[in-house]
Amino acid sequence: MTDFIEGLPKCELHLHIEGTLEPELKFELARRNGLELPYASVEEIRAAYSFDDLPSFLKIYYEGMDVLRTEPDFYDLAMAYLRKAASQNVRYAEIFFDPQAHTSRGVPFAIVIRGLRRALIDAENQLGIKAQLIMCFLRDFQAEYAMATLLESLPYREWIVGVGLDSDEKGNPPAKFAAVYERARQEGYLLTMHCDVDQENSTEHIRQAIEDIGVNRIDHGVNALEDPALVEAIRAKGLGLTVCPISNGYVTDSMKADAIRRMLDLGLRVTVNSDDPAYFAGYVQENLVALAEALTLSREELVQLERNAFEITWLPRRLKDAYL
Ligand code: ES4
Ligand code: ZN
Repeated sequence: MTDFIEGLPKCELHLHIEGTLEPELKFELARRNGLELPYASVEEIRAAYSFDDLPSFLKIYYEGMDVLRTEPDFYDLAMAYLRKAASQNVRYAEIFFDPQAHTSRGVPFAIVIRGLRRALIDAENQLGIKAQLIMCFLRDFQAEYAMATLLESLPYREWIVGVGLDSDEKGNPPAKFAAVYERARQEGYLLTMHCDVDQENSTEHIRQAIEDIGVNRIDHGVNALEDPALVEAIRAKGLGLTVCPISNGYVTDSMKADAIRRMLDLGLRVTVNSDDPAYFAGYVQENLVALAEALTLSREELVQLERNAFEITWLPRRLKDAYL
């Protein structure tokens, strides 16, 4: 089955580029930027990746990205991910980036987006993997900062396909960002947001995302299964769900494999993705293998997962059809 999954043309739709920063590159960037890391070796960094919930993960995630300072740093980060993805037969990726995780520590928006954009162009030409960027707002910052970031992105509108929302969901519902999302829609951005697994108000947040915000996709969204009305809305609107099995196992007590099977059986457009592969030890290949083992997925079901993913991409119809 591992070989079958390797051979399958794949699509990645839930991937935080800052979550692809492997310890080796972290060391290289620290050296290049003259920064001292509080770790002596790659092994020490990996050993420090011990988290058992979302807040403990996010702390390490934000600390880790402090080595990203210059345009070539962001280029190298994205290029390393795209090289890895291409090696796993990922043909297309939609990549989240967190501009506020950088602007909040003094790295200009332009540095971030220019480095990432240049890597996407070079990867398409050199590796044959296509990708687009999705800008995420950090939901634990004020909505006004998200709005300012949205306005800051407008000179680069053509380089960004849509917006998302991530970071700590507790106490930060979708409704907090209603005005930001309304403006993003007016600017022509497509809309997604995280509705993380097993949150305090998961089903209410999913309802807000669908009904009040009018998202085009939901990141995670597993808890929709608890409410038949949400399942029906997701089906009726054809909304995609970008689920991340190995990540689920880190931030909750389970991969949520049974839930993924139910979503498949219900005919929902569920997809399998890697979230933060450098931290959760698994790119898209490993996520599919882990899920296939947990569920004894058939080849047809694996094909269906990838068909779902290509179907819900934010590519123009003509390009989408070329993958299907
Ligand atoms: C994230 Cl696992 C997770 N949850 C919420 N926000 C995130 N940003 C990057 N990884
Ligand atoms: Zn995520």
